[in-house]
Amino acid sequence: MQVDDGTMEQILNYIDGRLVAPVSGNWMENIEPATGLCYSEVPDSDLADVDAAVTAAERAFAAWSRASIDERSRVLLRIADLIHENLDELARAESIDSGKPLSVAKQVDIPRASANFQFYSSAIQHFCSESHAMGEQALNYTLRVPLGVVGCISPWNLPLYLFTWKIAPALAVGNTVVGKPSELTPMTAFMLAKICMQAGLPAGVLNIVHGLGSKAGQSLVEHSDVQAISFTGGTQTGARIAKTVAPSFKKISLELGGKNPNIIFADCDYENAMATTVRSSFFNQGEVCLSGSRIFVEKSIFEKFKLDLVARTKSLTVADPLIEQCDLGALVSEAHLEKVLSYIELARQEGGKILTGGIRARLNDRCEGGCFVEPTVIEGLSHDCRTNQEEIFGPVVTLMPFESEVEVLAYVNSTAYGLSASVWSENLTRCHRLANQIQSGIIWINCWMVRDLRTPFGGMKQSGVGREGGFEALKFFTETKNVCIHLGDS
Ligand code: TXE
Repeated sequence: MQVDDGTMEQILNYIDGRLVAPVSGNWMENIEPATGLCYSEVPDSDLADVDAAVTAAERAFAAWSRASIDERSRVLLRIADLIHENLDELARAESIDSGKPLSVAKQVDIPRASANFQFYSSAIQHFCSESHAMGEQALNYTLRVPLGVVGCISPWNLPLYLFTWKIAPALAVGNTVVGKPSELTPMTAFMLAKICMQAGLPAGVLNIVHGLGSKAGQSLVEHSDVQAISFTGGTQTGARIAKTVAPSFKKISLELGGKNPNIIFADCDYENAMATTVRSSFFNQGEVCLSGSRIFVEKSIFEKFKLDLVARTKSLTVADPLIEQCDLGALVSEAHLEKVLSYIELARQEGGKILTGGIRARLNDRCEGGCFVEPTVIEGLSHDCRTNQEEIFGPVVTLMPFESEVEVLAYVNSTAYGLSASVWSENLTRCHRLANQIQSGIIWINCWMVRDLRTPFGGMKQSGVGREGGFEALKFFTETKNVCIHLGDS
């Protein structure tokens, strides 16, 4: 869409320390999912913009990579503080842009974005490398040097939270960055650009290019001067990116989808398991890669658990994300809503019984055209049907009974994904045994989404390649060199 009157807010690219329009002059509509209406415009960037961003990042690399750890750490901390100071404004923008409840943006997304910068401003001061002494003969020491220009591509479900989760460690170790936020949720990345300018981040150290994945994203991935790609998004997109970068041997980190199980044994702390299951099912409308979408319940408590879960699900409020009473807001887009509804239809065809939900929620007034879905619980499906094998990424969960540990383990490990799992039992020996056998990168015992930023984060199988978090991310964003010093002949 060509801009003519300038009345609608325009999101701008952030290149070489300045906010700029796309070179082509082309813009796309940015839709508010709760209303279905366009409320701002986002650059439809292409190779020309990506090129300019990469050139600026290359220019900035020499000074930034040589800046002292203290200096880099101080700027990151200033960004963290400014995100915190602007929490209300950022949270409102995130809620409008993504459809998530304002309360979620306020309590989770924006505080975590600030925490990401704060954490890595500190982590870089504690990051160290090894030495390997060979007696009197030689001494080896390891160097970890920044890569150069790196690309960070993030999705729409936790927009600023996941964007900063990549950018902060990349910058901390001295790389310069070209970021590509999701075209569906660009607003808080635009606001972050302004915050970086205010914080005194040198020009070109962080560049943000907005636009489509297939155009701006693909140009970034293909760019020969980009040394690494850190990506979070769908498994299919991840596979495409892996294929694109393979011949160039770029470093690659992929955080992809999940089809995560909640495994609930009869001896669990029932109330805690129930309350957390409601949260792991419907938090952020189920648009979280860690959502527990397959709920396995031991047969002896299955009926009770089912009735209670359905009752609690029915009590959740689907509403305008900006009002306080909202438990579930809008899905991110009409296209995603269609995808989620098509999986509910598939579940019906596969013989599933919809216990509650299963339909589009129609709201009134300003949300009349919004993308809302009733939280949905389904039973009666086998563990190996498509509904139970493919990522839906919406407020839809299935319930399945099991009789033994061996049986449930087979169900749990039957998908192509392996991101996270939650085990609920007071028998800790069993919990440890299962934690060892479940094919997932993250196992929660009697909890869900409890996060310590120092821990390795990522998945097995088709849930990804590599780990983020803590020093893992700092290692990913550096190249390792061993230096061997000859000390003398023994
Ligand atoms: O995400 P995409 P989509 C899952 C979820 C969802 C499905 C598709 O199941 O329904 O993926 O979602 C950029 N080169 N998750 O299509 O395409 C894109 O612009 C470079 C799980 O909306 O993966 C955006 O910035 N970049 C997930 C980012 O990739 C490309 C979160 C993610 O978009 C590109 C989101 C390309 N060729 C969706 N194509 C999670 N694991 O948290 C797209 N992009």
